[in-house]
This record gives sequence, C-alpha cells and structure tokens, in this order.
Amino acid sequence: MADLKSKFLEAYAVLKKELLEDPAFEFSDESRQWVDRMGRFFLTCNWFLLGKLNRGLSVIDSYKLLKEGKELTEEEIFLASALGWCIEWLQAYFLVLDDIMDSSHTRRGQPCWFRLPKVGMIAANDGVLLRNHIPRILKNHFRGKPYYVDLLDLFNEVEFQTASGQMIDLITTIQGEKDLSKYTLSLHRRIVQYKTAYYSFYLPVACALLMAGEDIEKHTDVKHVLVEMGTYFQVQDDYLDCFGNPETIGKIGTDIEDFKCSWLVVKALEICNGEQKKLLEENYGKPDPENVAKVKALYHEINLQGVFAEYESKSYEKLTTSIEAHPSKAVQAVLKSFLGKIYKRQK
Ligand code: DMA
Ligand code: MG
Ligand code: MG
Ligand code: MG
Repeated sequence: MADLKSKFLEAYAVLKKELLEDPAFEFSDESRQWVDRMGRFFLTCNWFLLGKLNRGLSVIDSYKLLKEGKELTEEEIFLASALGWCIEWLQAYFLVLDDIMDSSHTRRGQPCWFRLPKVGMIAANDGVLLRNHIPRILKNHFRGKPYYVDLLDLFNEVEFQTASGQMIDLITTIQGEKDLSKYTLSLHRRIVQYKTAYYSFYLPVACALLMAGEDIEKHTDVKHVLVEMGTYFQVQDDYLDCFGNPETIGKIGTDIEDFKCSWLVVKALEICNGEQKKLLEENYGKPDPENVAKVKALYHEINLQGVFAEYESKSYEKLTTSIEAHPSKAVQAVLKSFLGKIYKRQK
C-alpha cells in the first residue's frame, strides 16, 4: 500500500505539470503560480499528515480488489490514480465553495482558502477552475478509452447530484424562516445522500468499475450499499462537527450557528421534552457563542453521544449484512475495505 501511495503522489506531479502547461490557455508566470498554489493548498498540503485522501486512494484500492490480486500494470496504476485525483479535485471544488457558504473558518487545520487575505472572493472563480481541471485530465488520459463517454457522464451526474444536495442543505436554513419542525430524519437523509454519498462513496467505486470494463448501470445493488455508507459517513461528519476535536478533524464546526439540518438536531428534536425543545428553538441557528454553548449543553444533557454510538454500531451491522449478501467476493472486498476505513473514525 505504501508503494501505491507513492505512485499516487507521482501521478499528481504528472497531472499538475500538464494542467500548468495546458495549451488551451496562455499561462503567464503569475497565473501559473496561482494555480500551483491552489493545488498545493487543496490537493497535497497537509493531506497525508492528516491521514486523509481516502476518496482518491480508494479508486486504486477498489480497482485492485476487483482485479482479484492480479498485478496491476504501470498504466493501470497511473489511470486509477488519475481518476482518484479527479475526485480530489471535485472535492476541492465543492469544499472551497462550501466553506464560503457555511462561513467556516478552518479546513484541514488551516484557514479556509477564501479567508486568506489575497484570496477573498477570488475563491469563487478558483472553485470553478478546480472543477474545470477534471475534464482537462479526463481528456488527456481517457479520450481513447471505450469507457470515456461513460466516465464523463458519471462525473457530470455525480456533480449535479452533489450540487443539488448542497442546494437543499442551504435552502432549508434560509434566515427569517427558522422553523425546526421541518427538520426530520427523512429531510436529513435526502440532504446527505445527495450532498455527500454519491461523490464520496459511489463515485470512486464506479470509476474503478468502469476501468475494469463493467457496465455500472448493472450495479445498482453496489450503488445502494455505497449510498447507505455515505449517509452513515455524513452522520459521522455531523457528529464530529459538534463532538469532534477540531485539532483532529482540522475544522471548527459551524452547524449549530448555521441552523443546519444536522443529524444531531434531528435526533435532539425526537428526544427533547417541551421545555428542552423551547431552549433549542431559542438558541439554535444563532452566531453568538453563548447560544451555541446552550445547544451543546442540551446535547450533552440528553446524551446524544450515546444515541450516536448506538446508531454507529447498528449501521455497521446493517451495512455488513448487505455487503455479505452480494454474490461477488471481489465486490464484497471493495465494500468491506471502504467500511473498515470509516467505522468509528475520529477525523
Ligand atoms: C459537505 O457538507 C458537503 C460537500 C459537498 C462539501 P458539510 O458542510 O457538512 O462539510 P464540512 O463539515 O466538511 O464543511
Ligand atoms: Mg461545510
Ligand atoms: Mg455545507
Ligand atoms: Mg459538516
């Protein structure tokens, strides 16, 4: 695995060089430096230290498992890495905009990109640019492949689903219409399925399946399990937003301030008595640290940590059962490897 990680990083160097020499644009030194700095900020800086890059690496991981132990060629390793990096670019694009919209302060232990003095709202266009790096890479390396069109379709569809998920995440919080009664488990599920599960879980495996020559339309059962896993992953993200250690997760939570339809507030609403509900209504979605502290104290009082621990072990059991029902051992291995990476994660 250490070897695949270093090959994965080597592939980045190749892709980056190509992007900085893209013949479709006449780069000046200044613009090249800007893109280079963005790449270092989003794609390589800090990531291995924080132990992440899961989405990107999971394409090679999955592809390897699908090949059932057969030695991968250098070309296969490079292509799987390139697709992994495309997912990291997609993630960078969504995160730079997500941090603006969520008024976040830190990401991966450093200030959010848009918070940097020389960046500010240039970050909006940087997001667009990061997104545009994906089709440039796909064109350079996959244009001649029989699955090229399917790959483009896949990235387009998943991007559409993610942006739609972000839309519903955002429009449910619109100021002046603060109404906690609409925050239910089914609304939460809809948001997280679209904003997180498709791009973080389905996309890497679908990329590996396409590379392996599979028809992804025939793998609806795999998609279903991955969407469930992605939902569980975002519940963990919601949990860590409040209960995680900012030094470990690299970001400071903003869900309470932002009036987000987080799993925690949905569960709290289910458990709370009338008085506690009133406290929640008065304090949820306000920027003042005092209001936030009251919400957090309530979460402790009703033992949301215990409720989450129970959800976590139940989800693990359910996912394991669905995975073991899959007829292919290779596919089971792909899904189990994914689940193993996220179960009880602290970051
Ligand atoms: C993230 O939701 C979803 C996308 C598509 C970036 P979030 O705002 O909960 O993420 P984070 O907690 O990382 O800001
Ligand atoms: Mg966010
Ligand atoms: Mg968000
Ligand atoms: Mg979050």
